[in-house]
Amino acid sequence: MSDQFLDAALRDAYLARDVVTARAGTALTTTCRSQQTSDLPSSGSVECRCGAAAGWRVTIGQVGSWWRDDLGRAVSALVALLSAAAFTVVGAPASAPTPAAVTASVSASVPASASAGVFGVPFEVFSGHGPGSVALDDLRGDGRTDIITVNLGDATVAVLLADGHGAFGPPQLYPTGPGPSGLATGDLNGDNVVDLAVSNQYNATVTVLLGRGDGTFGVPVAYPTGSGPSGVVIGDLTGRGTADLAVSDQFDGTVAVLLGRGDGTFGPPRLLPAGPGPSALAVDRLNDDDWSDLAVTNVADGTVVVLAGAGDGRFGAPRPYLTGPGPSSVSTGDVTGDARADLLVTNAGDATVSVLPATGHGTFGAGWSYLTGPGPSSVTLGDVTGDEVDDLAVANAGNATVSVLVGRGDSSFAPQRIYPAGPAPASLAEGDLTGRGGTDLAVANGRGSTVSILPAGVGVGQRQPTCDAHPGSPDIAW
Ligand SMILES: [Ca+2]
Ligand SMILES: [Ca+2]
Ligand SMILES: [Ca+2]
Repeated sequence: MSDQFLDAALRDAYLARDVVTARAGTALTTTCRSQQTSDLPSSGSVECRCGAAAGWRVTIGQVGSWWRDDLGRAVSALVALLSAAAFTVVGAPASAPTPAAVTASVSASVPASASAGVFGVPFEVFSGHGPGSVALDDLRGDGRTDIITVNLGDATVAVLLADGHGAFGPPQLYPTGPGPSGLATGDLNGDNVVDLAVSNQYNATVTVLLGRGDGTFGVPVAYPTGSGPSGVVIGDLTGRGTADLAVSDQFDGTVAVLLGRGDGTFGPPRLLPAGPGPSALAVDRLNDDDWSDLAVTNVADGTVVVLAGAGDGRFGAPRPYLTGPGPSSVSTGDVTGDARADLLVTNAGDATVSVLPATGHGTFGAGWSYLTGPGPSSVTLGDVTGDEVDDLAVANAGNATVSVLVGRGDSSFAPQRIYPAGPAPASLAEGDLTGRGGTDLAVANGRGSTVSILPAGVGVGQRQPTCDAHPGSPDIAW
């Protein structure tokens, strides 16, 4: 094994003393190269030492897929986040099967994202061209979080199956209609297998793909919607326990409701007025009855409207609330801690995210907003820092970044921390993509062909690891 440190100071220290000192959050990367991909290990361990403490073995796992280097060799990156203050690397990954065929190198680096405190080393997986929306779900029922994207550039939906340790298979592509925009996952036919719904903006349809349970899908079936469908959600809109579809129709100012028959087929669209330029929608219980309601952003007048469900597939008149200019997406979640869903809206016109709190009477307050990057396109609410307080994550289409606003636990959020993603992030989703139990982010890079994955790292608010951390504690191995 050769030892190559990306950081010259770390390299010199290591060569001089076999010990390097690195900050908590340092990423240890072991890179394996081989002429044959079958030789590449996907996991292993290296021995490390923390100060004068006894050595321990750190488990490392493959991050991303393998790739080819300049010499045509297959390369696999194995990464662990070190929480120790100092370490010695002893030996190659234990799983390297044929040392003669595999060369491995070890590097240590302190990426900007790790030093900033929330995420580990980001990586990208290929998705197909122009992914405009990304969703995460367990498509095979194996407890692993798979990635699904819709790709505007080639009119496809891509399925990337997870190995459970942060690596994903190549995209399996299924055709959609032209201009696929929105994506929703859920069980549409009651067989407990995740299905997909995709809104197709250019031909006024929604495509339904029924899952087979093995990560593959049946023949796509299209149903008509209103004009210019921008987003789609799956929910039980009738209270019958079967899944229905709702689609925001950007060109004709409506929401299309398609009632499910329970077998994965859908009835004709019922078009409800929603306001000028519906750009996105969300489904949740937004008042205090038991029925699902809809929230729809209107890009043309800077509002989000709430359509209260009557529980039989019908909805009340749209009730508007002001957002910032150019609202581009809406999510729901309880920010205020009263167990009522609040509204989260990204405003592309002024680079903010708005929180509209539920008042408890089926209405929403004026709310407050926070700065994001330019062109925010998508927001999620979840705990990405590991302190059990929900945080906001926002994809910024205008500058290839993600903003994380760390929740303070009092309904407010700290100013944004900025992390790099790929070109024109159009959508993001949260889930455990690396199999470590943390909350990772997946970002669809709308003007690229990849999904950026920001793996949960040593986080703000987490217990800061020290040299006293004993081998095997959660913040040493991953
Ligand atoms: Ca199903
Ligand atoms: Ca609330
Ligand atoms: Ca948090």
